[in-house]
Amino acid sequence: EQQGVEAPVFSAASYACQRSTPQPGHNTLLTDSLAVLAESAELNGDEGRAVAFRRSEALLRSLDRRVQGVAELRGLPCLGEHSRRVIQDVLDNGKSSEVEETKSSSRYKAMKVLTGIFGVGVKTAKRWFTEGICSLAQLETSGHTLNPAQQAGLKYYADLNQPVTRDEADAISVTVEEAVCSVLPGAQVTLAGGFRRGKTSGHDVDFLITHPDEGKEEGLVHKVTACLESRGVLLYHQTTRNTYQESPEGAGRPRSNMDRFERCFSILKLVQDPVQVEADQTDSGCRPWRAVRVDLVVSPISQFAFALLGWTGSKLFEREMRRWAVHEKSMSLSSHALYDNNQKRYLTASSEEEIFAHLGLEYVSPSGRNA
Ligand code: DCP
Ligand code: MG
Repeated sequence: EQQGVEAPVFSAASYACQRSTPQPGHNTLLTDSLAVLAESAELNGDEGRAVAFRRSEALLRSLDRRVQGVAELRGLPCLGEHSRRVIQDVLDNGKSSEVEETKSSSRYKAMKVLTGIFGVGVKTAKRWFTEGICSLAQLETSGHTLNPAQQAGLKYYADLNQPVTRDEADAISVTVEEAVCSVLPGAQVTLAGGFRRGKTSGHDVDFLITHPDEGKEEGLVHKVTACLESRGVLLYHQTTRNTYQESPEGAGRPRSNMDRFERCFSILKLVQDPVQVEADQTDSGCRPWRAVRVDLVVSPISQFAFALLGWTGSKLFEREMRRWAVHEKSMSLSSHALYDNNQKRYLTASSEEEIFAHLGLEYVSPSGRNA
């Protein structure tokens, strides 16, 4: 370790999955700025640029103290010329002119509002923006036909754009666990996503469901949604069935695709604590409940470790793990399995620790995966 007299230099591994990245980190002014540029690139559909900014952001978040000057960042991976320019600007002026311009641009603002509607992706929002639609009011009078997801998204817009707190996630967990265990005793419900990484708020609540007897979990999503519906807490849902089939040995690697589990995108009704409601009588009016986005994912127990790793995130951490697997180990990692391209076989695992070990990576606990 360097212990120079002047300007101690940071060091960091190049893949995010080789580092522990806490939330929020010691450089929030810098990481928030880079996140705006990453988001703006995502909203432009510029994936390459977005990932580059996300990598810079994650690298800075992983540093164990505050950056005082760019000289300390000498030799660090993941920081391209553009990111370094933004960092320099923030360190010198307290903010980046590019970030400020981005945030105040009408395109960025409109795209944020429109993609903030559940069910509206970048492509749709872009099309609407090109037609001059910049606000919810303009969308409502535009005459566009919205699909059921988008209709629900519009209806619960204010609620769904208010971050879910940890307490609210815990309350939703109780509802989901009760429903799952009433339709399939012995089933296990695990809170995944950002909350498993220790985040204190999130845009939704993600649950992974399995059962110790392989096969018992089949068709579970429909039973759970029926139960939630009978209890009057299901405001919207869309389920997809499991389409994962392990390819025969040697037939190639599993596609890294998140959407092949039995899954339900839903909006649940969270009945709130009366005290809480009185405390914040904000724009959701005075009704004693709020809408919350909830994702339910069902995994067979044999794939559970992979599903848990995949659904814990962060998105960049997952992406980096898959990149590490391919480029450094000639393996293919998905939320279903790990395939070794040299040995031409699947490597099994019953815990996340085993998956890291197969990949030759030091274990990173969920709270360190906030890349
Ligand atoms: N995930 C993924 N790729 C997708 C969708 C999800 O890798 N296309 C994984 C990684 C995410 C996790 O699932 O961390 C949950 O997805 P979310 O979008 O809910 O992300 P987070 O829970 O991390 O963040 P938030 O706090 O915004 O909900
Ligand atoms: Mg989430």
